[in-house]
Amino acid sequence: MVGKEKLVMIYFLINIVVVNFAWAEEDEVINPSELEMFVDELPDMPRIKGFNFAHDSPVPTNLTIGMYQKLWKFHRDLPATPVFAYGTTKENATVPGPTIEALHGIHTHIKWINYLPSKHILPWDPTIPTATPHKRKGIPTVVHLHGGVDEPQSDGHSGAWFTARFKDRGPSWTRKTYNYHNLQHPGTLWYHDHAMGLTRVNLLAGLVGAYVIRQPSLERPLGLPYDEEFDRPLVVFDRSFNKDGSIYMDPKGNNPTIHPQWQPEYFGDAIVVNGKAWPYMTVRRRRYRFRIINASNARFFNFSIDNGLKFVHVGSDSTYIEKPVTTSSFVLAPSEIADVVVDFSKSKSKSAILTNSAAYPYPSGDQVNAANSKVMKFIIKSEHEADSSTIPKKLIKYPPPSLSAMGALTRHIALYEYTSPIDEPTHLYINGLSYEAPATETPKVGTTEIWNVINLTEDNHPLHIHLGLFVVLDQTELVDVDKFKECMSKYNDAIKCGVHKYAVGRKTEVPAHEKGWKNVFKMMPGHITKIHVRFSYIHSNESYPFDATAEPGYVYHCHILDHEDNAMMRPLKFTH
Ligand SMILES: *[C@@H]1O[C@H](CO)[C@@H](O)[C@H](O)[C@H]1NC(C)=O
Ligand SMILES: *[C@@H]1O[C@H](CO)[C@@H](O)[C@H](O)[C@H]1NC(C)=O
Ligand SMILES: *[C@@H]1O[C@H](CO)[C@@H](O)[C@H](O)[C@H]1NC(C)=O
Ligand SMILES: *[C@@H]1O[C@H](CO)[C@@H](O)[C@H](O)[C@H]1NC(C)=O
Ligand SMILES: *[C@@H]1O[C@H](CO)[C@@H](O)[C@H](O)[C@H]1NC(C)=O
Ligand SMILES: CC(=O)N[C@H]1CO[C@H](CO)[C@@H](O)[C@@H]1O
Ligand SMILES: [Cu+2]
Repeated sequence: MVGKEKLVMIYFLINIVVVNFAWAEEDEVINPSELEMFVDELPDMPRIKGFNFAHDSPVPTNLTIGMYQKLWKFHRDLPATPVFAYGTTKENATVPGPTIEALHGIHTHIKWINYLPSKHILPWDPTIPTATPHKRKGIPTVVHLHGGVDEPQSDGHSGAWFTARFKDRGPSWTRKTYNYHNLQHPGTLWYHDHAMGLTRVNLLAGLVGAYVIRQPSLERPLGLPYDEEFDRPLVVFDRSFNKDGSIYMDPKGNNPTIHPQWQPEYFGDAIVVNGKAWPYMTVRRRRYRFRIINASNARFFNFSIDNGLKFVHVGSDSTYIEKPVTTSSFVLAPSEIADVVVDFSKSKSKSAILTNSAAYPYPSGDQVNAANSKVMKFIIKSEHEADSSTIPKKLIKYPPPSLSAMGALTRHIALYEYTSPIDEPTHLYINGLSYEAPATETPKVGTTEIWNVINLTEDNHPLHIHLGLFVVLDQTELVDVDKFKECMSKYNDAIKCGVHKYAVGRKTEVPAHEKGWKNVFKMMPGHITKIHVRFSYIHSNESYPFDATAEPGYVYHCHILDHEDNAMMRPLKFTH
């Protein structure tokens, strides 16, 4: 994909040939160096219990969470920003939304209600496959619980969107109240908007939040930091702002004659954690657990801590890993989740900065600059204190993919990018198929499959599969890639093109902290990544307590939101 310079040049050319008034808008964008870092305290988003108590026992609860347009202060010196926010009331709505704390085995029912106005705060491109309400009035929304193992009717299918107070409903809309079973393994999930063609703008506007499934009987004995004060979700994303505080999004597409607004990737200059740009957090000299959720549209992060403190990974995406893995840096793709413990008692200094060094687009785009290379600051109290938390030698072991599954159904999933005569991306497809083309991935519920994901583009695409979890078996470089690509663009058939003759290059080791069960993985450019996908629980052999074959089914997609919207997404329909 193109770097920023090239985009700027194309922007310049477009400005010459197309009548427009975007110059002024460009001038309005805030230079991030004008914003002082580390002046806002890191918020802990409001926590909402996803269960009730009756006679001292937890029982299911019914929550109502709305989506509201309101103003949000991202930074002390930035005027308040119009955002879309989730909350139990408009006053209580936040960006990110409240953290929902569910209990394993106890259902959480949530009625998601759209209270948004009729006009979007960000550009909306009608030329990509998108939800279209009656007379184009109202903002389509639908909530997906990322990492959730739930029935199709509660999965937030892209076509199950609805506008304010359910006035308009998408073709696959079925119900107002979603039922989250919470029967899966404990871990960190997140909820976010998933409306067809609007995911990137609805998330940019603020529709994201954390969701944690806890299983105290299993997790308490591990001894990890577990109480609210020391177990903190960090929802990280990047945004650019206009001088009036509003969110900046380029109003012009990279291929404006084809898509007036759509851009292949959104990058912002300010790094925002829990709704504050470059916040600070005062910590005690002890262990903290951070559940870091990357809610960026397209920015990858390579995190490290500048005073040498290390991360001890205990989970990734929605699951625990088998053993803790210590690293001094790690890369997080959009929508990936790292679950790490940081021990501030080991700090030799009184403060430390969480930094980012990932090029954008990742891995071969622009280098980070002064603004986006910093994430947040920790101010470490000087008093030493007793810390009753520990990091156990062993965490939780889930059975690995079983050998018998190796004889399982094998699919080839090829990722394509298409460009215009000016060599600018116009759209991206999986297997050369549009989203509307009939489902080709129709696994049997309860089975496991091998998916060979072939990246025929220059980008690293974080692939996300709804319902299923997967283990990455290996990633192999493709040799003689141009020849293979030529064949694929002709036949779109990996077997016919003899993929195995090309899949003989260098193998790249899967990082230790990513060897467990995942729901997103970074598909390296020019590689074939073999994953083992399981369409059943990973912690038990029980079958799903719902009918996964029901309409409207599920989807799988690239989690770079700008790609997903245009339209690196395919239906996933289960069969018996
Ligand atoms: C919660 O909602 C479900 C489904 O809408 C309903 O069946 C149940 O009775 C409700 N429970 C309570 C406590 O309101
Ligand atoms: C809003 O949040 C405050 C503080 O968390 C809480 O006390 C209050 O009950 C909430 N209001 C509503 C209507 O949920
Ligand atoms: C991430 O950053 C660290 C430290 O800045 C560097 O050593 C490492 O190579 C980077 N990793 C990747 C995959 O870019
Ligand atoms: C977050 O995820 C987006 C895409 O899903 C990715 O582009 C970005 O690099 C990730 N950022 C971090 C900090 O992990
Ligand atoms: C499911 O059953 C298989 C075969 O009996 C066994 O190998 C596997 O460990 C079981 N999986 C779980 C999660 O219990
Ligand atoms: C198979 C294929 O086309 N791979 C591409 C993946 O990305 C690299 C760039 O990182 C390209 O050079 C390859 O052509
Ligand atoms: Cu992608």
